[in-house]
Amino acid sequence: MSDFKNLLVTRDGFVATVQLNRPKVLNALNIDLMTELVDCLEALDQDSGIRAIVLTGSEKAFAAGADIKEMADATAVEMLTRDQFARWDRIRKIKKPIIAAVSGFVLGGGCELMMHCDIIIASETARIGQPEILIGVMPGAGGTQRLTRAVGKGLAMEMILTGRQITAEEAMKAGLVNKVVPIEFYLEEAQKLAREIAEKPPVAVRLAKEAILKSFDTTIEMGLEFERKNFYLLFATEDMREGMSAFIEKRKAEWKGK
Ligand code: DAK
Repeated sequence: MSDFKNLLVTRDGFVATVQLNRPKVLNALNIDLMTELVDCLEALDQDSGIRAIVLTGSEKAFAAGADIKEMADATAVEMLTRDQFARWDRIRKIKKPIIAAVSGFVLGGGCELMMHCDIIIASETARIGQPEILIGVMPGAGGTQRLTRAVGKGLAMEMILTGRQITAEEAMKAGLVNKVVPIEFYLEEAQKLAREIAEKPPVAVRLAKEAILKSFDTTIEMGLEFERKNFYLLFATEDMREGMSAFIEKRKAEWKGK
């Protein structure tokens, strides 16, 4: 877990922090970095010692987008056969909660990567945008879909068609980020939230995350059905017995993740 070229990974109790680390190019997301990131997230997802993940960049840039220099000469067929989107799809399948801690430039693929996360804490300095239009393309890793669902059609159209970056404050008002804090605290705040979630019963956290994400790609009827099945499933866990007994016995629950 320590031999990544483009990532720094630290662990503190049940929380892992993954930091994008290509500072010279503002964490531009090249294929190497994305390969390492997906491998790292999948390994943490399988690691029983980790219950929540924080994904961050630097104060100057969470990520300034996909690596333009790597894409500039590609043909459509090369882009198609590289099939890099498959890698991004694997992030969507991570079961553990991922909290993004963003600061500085959060652009293009950087914004799309942030939107793959479950909860977003932003520093006051974050500037968030989908500037692909300014280089002759459009978002390709979910921007048109996830941004529109998060902020609504009007603002998504404006951001994607003009390339305008919004401030952290504007992003919070629009419902894109959960919380905005001074730059000194954004990472700490995200780690605090991750610790809080990591103290909860892990199977319930996992099934609740899964049900929330399901709401994005199903009807309300099917979504409610899905939620109900996950709810019933939790009655098969030791943690459910423990949680309810602890409530009745007026003591703190001890979660086993079983
Ligand atoms: N790619 C490559 N290098 C980048 C970069 C990027 N996106 N952003 C910055 N850099 C590099 C700069 O080239 C520069 O390197 P040197 O020239 O010194 O070697 C270094 O980082 C510092 O950048 P600047 O000198 O430009 O710094 P400034 O503070 O003056 O400006 C900036 C910061 C963020 C405003 C500016 O760097 C900028 O406009 N960057 C590009 C932002 C952008 O257009 N982002 C969207 C890229 S398109 C896909 C998945 C996703 C996507 C596509 C495909 N697949 C799965 C196939 C997403 C597409 C995009 O994100």
